[in-house]
Amino acid sequence: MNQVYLGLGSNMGDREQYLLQAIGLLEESKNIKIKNVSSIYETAPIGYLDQGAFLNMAVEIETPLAPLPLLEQTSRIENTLNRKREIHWGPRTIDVDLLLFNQEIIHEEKLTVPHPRMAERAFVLVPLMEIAPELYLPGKGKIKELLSCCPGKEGVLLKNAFPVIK
Ligand code: PH2
Ligand code: MG
Ligand code: MG
Repeated sequence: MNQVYLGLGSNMGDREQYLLQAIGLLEESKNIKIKNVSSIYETAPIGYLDQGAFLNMAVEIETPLAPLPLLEQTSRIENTLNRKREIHWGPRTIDVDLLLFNQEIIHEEKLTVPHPRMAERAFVLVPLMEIAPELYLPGKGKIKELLSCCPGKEGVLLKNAFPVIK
């Protein structure tokens, strides 16, 4: 079994509903077992600034799938939830990012793991801190250490503790 951390984000339409639907579709995937979910956080947009605030959360899963088949499955979930790819880093109904796959370092054309910018992004680290503070990011350090020197934490606010699974 592979231990995988996913980052979920939404900043279009009913953002919370998109996150909950993505969790539902992950749960329905026969090769994916959800182990833990963080709370939902409201976060200021990073990268492309002229867009609405995001809701972000982190999810731990267990899966026998290899990285690329898992990426195909998460892309299918994005497509099911009407994800369109228009502006790079722009608004989206749902984004399901593969953050960490065991402790593996992966450089494929379609997939880089650990997620390239996650060590500097408070909207990724704050939710991860909640479910995996001791988790080690290969080549970078523990989540709790990375978070202590990460900029932009003031842009990440707890929205609600996740009511469904926890
Ligand atoms: N995702 C991006 C670009 N910027 N900003 C926030 N706050 N949350 C995101 O999930 C996010 C972003 C590209 O995937
Ligand atoms: Mg992303
Ligand atoms: Mg993505």
